Amino acid sequence: MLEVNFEKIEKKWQKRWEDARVFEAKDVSKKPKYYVLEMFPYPSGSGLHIGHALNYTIGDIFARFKRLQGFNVLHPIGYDALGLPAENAAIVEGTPPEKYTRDSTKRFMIQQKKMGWSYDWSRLVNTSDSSYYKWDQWIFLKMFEKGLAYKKESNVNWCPKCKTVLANEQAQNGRCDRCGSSVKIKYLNQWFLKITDYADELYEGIEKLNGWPERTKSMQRNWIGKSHGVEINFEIGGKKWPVFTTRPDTLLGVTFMVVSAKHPKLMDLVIKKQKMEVDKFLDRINSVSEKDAANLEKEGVFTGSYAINPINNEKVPIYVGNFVVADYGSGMVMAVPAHDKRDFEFAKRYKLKIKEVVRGGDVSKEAYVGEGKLINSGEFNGLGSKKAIEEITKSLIKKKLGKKTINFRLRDWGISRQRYWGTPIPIVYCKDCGTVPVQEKDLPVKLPKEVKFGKGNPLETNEKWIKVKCPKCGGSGRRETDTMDTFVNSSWYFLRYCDPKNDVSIFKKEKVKKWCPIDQYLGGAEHSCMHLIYFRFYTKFLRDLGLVDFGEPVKKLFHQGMLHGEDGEKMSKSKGNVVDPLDVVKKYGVDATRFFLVSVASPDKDFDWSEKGIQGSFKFIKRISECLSKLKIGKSSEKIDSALNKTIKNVLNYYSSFKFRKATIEIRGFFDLISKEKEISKETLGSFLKLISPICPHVAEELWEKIGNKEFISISEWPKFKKVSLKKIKKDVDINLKVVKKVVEMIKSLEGRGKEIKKVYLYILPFEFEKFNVNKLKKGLGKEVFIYSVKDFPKHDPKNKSKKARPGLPGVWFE
Ligand code: ANZ
Ligand code: ZN
Repeated sequence: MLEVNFEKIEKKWQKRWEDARVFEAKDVSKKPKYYVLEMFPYPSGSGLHIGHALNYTIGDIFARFKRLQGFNVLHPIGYDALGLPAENAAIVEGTPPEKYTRDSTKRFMIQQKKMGWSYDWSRLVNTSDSSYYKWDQWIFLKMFEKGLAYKKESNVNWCPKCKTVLANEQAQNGRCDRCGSSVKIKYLNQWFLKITDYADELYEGIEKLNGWPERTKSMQRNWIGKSHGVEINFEIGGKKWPVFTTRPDTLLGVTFMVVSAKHPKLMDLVIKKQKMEVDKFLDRINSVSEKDAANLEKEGVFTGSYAINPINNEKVPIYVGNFVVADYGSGMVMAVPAHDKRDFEFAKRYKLKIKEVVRGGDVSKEAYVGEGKLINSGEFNGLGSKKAIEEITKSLIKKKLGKKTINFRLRDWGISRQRYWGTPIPIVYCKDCGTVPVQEKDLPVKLPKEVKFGKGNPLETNEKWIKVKCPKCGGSGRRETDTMDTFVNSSWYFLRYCDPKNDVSIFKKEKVKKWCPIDQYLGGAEHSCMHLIYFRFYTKFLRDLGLVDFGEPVKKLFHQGMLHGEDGEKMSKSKGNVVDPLDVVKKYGVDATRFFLVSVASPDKDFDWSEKGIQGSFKFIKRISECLSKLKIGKSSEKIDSALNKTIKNVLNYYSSFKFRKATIEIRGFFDLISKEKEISKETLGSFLKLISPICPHVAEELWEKIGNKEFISISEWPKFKKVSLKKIKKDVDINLKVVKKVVEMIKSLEGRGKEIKKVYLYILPFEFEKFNVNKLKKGLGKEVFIYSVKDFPKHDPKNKSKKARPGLPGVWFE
């Protein structure tokens, strides 16, 4: 199939790039810096998949584009190499995780190089190297020193048969994914990072992330969950119990209380007579993980105790329930079944009183959660909800019965994993000194090779490794055998790329200062919450240590779309619709594959694989190579040069804004023009090659060389707009002026017939919308002007004039 030998061209240029270290970022350079980063991959045994191919191709096109624009680009790569799959391979196949990782990393690298991605390989980072995770441990020690790394009891999924802790993804639907036994909840003392200390800053900082997708920002807001409310003191058995509510306006509608089944002080509330029933209830619900509990039916049992509502001294029963979170607010809620869905469900189930206090719905059928005028609320009757919240809060504060508070949904980050293939937590337990941090000079604490896989935590099977001198007293101590969540490794890797080989400190401050923050970050939207929040948290912590002088790691963020199988379904082995990028590359060449990946859809949209589509791309790339190698070099026509100008300008805009599909359309259009020419100037051809080089770098280099260039096109300069003679400028008049001219005529004709016109509405085709400028139109027309894209909804368009929109001439409506 390959008449042009693409493979030969690819190999040739990949070798030349490597030999000449073309893509290595220079720490010293006169050019301005630009840091482009894609989320680093987990090097899985099954190799590169098409999702990788898409994400990394998008990042690569952008990095190449930025180089052409004259930036000193840092575009590094690494491997997020610790984690469960390598450990599972050890259990199933007996391959040591280290070997599994080494092999798959090697394979990954070969595949990545084949794709022509322009990384600075000299900065490679691998999180499973102890020279990397040493610094995970170092950060942990700093957090420990500041009280931000601490231990507390927390629950894990436990398989009683395998005698092992299960990750959430291994315990779906309450069953162990290895043996199928039902998963139990077990309490273990585990390590946490106090991300909640940064909750407010993480929340408030979102607003300033201008280069982030709105959706991602709102997901982060929800995840952190900042909630303004009031803490109201109820009295229980003579003691004060604060209760958090966002709706103090409903305080007179409280008919019972519900305390969390996992509340540490629950048993203080349970009277003797109720103990057996409560125990039975707890036993039952304790086998369900917290995650599943959210979707369960609301259930509970009476504790036998009562609480006194401070506003009217009413006595209400206290239940223990499965839907109240132990570590949110105070772990107890004041239940207002008339106005809260969960409380309503609970009250219906146990036939508890429902008292309406906010008017607006039919509370015999369902909870009314909206706002409204207060009723059944004594002196507060008649107030609207907002005013009532204010007044009741004021009154509670005055009587010292409550205070305003802010609660966050964000929890501290549990990082303990009872696993082998992770960063060892640098802690020693000593009989006399307690919990003692390993000394900095003794880092890294390396993973031992001699361990047994299969049951429980492999690290517990190496006594020799565990036994260690106490760093404080020198007596006998034991190492912590928990390892860190692998999200720790990816929380600061972008900094290490700036100084990857440093073995005396985590990185040189000046180097990070030179390159960071990341100018453009790319990765899947599935990382909107955890990774990107931890990333921000670590950055802020390192800033507070004085190591970096910024608090946000990423200026601009881009999420690529998903590539589905030809059948439109998510690719999976079982569906048999998986596309292997390397098979595709073998058949059609790298450049056609890259071209196809960005020509089907805008990079942020999902799309389906199509064999036909890639053939189309292949034919196009082949035509380019064949046609251009034959084309006579001479002089370009004026027509070509003026079209080139337009193309350069548009492609520049499209590359800058990740509209790569539009760039391919523009490039195709221009190519059609030159392919009909008899001759073309070296300069014009060179410019065209530069335009396609970010997407098709190998073919571009080859042809660039063919027309006599000695330097690499990859690090040449973005083509300049050529000066165009006045004649041609005239041709390319401002679309606003054109439209003004036509509309003025329409207005004249209407006014001539005695109509009075004040307002002009224009309905513009979406692809033209950006070219229009309200102010120019207003000035030209001397009327009030409103512009809409025909796709906008809602819009003022009484006679459906949007339908009349044509290229260059919008639909028009006058009033
Ligand atoms: C009474 C009430 C009446 C409430 C009403 C809501 C509507 P956010 O926005 O998430 O902060 N709550 C308080 N602590 C809780 C806990 N530990 N577990 C589960 N729910 C808890 O939600 C705050 C509301 O969630 C609080 O306001 C409380 O119910 C409940 F018509 O108090 B509300
Ligand atoms: Zn000691």
